[in-house]
Amino acid sequence: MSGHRISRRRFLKYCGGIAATLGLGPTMVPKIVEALTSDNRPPVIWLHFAECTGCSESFLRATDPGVVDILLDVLNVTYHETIQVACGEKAEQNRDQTVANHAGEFICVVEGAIPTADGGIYGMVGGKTMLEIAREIIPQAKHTICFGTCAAYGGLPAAEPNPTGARGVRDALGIDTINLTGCPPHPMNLVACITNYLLFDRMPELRADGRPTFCHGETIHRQCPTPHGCMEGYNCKGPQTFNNCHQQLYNEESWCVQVEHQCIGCSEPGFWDHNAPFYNPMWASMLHTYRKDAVPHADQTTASCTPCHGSGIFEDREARADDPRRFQQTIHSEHNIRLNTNRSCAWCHTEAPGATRDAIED
Ligand code: FSX
Ligand code: F3S
Repeated sequence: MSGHRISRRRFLKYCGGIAATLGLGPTMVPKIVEALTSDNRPPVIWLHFAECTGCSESFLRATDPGVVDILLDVLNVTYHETIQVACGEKAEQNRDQTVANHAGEFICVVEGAIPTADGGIYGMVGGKTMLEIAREIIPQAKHTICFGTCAAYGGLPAAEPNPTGARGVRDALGIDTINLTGCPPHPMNLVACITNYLLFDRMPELRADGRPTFCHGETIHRQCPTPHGCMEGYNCKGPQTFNNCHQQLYNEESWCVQVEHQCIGCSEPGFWDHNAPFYNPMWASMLHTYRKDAVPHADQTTASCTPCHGSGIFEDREARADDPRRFQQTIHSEHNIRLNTNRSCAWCHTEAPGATRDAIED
């Protein structure tokens, strides 16, 4: 590793992590070292479109090796708008020169969705629409890796009502892409993906939705260590979410479930529309009895569907009898009391002390 920023020891350890991520044995580590230090690595052009830059942030938070080491020494990134030193026209000239010199060879990493409405005018970089930039550069790449749920499926920018017509790269351009999802995705999955290409001259095996099976083949739930007890009763989306967060750990430290936050399914198509609201308003949350030892309030055990829905359409009595806390949480979440129905507690909890049936205006 002479001339490189990473010490040999750290680099070998890192290559061991890549091997493990790809499901390769330790005997492949020397080959990975060779691939990642070869002078023949293709350049990587990293494009930013409509996004929060959290995907780059997840790289910036990579601790060992750090971001500079990964981007320059491991991945051969030659253009990255957020962290490169060059700026303005000079940076764009460098990018275009790299594309021209390595057409059909370079790897394009895309962060963010592409606004397509009204000719793409809702997303501009350097006087060009993101749509124009995408159409010019991406078709010339050997492979395009969508890094993050936005680039893959539209993500946050494409959430309803999506006034900018934001779309994932595959939808916007009608091309095949390799999709590494998560909001944000894990940097190791990108490094592993490119390493697979350098080792075997092909990208890893993909699911029909373009996601590699090595990191998106199983649900989080399947091997979740549930360090603090399962949160399925608190709307955890782990059973429907295909990612390897529980194996990679962000910042090499932790991940959502480990800090007692239920999985929100950020790796899945349309998760903002399908899974939100992720949280309830504070006062509605207070109705939920999160403490394991809490005794459900009398009001909560006597709530019924009938005040709003009439009698007989839901048989909820058994559910309440089995687990009243879970029942009332589901009811409050499903109805998203304040945002959707704009009603006070007393609409259902007619006996709530001091409550009235007045709509909540603020
Ligand atoms: Fe999207 Fe990435 Fe989420 Fe943010 O670039 S996947 S909003 S973490 O930044 O695109
Ligand atoms: Fe699964 Fe979430 Fe429980 S991932 S094990 S439902 S905490």
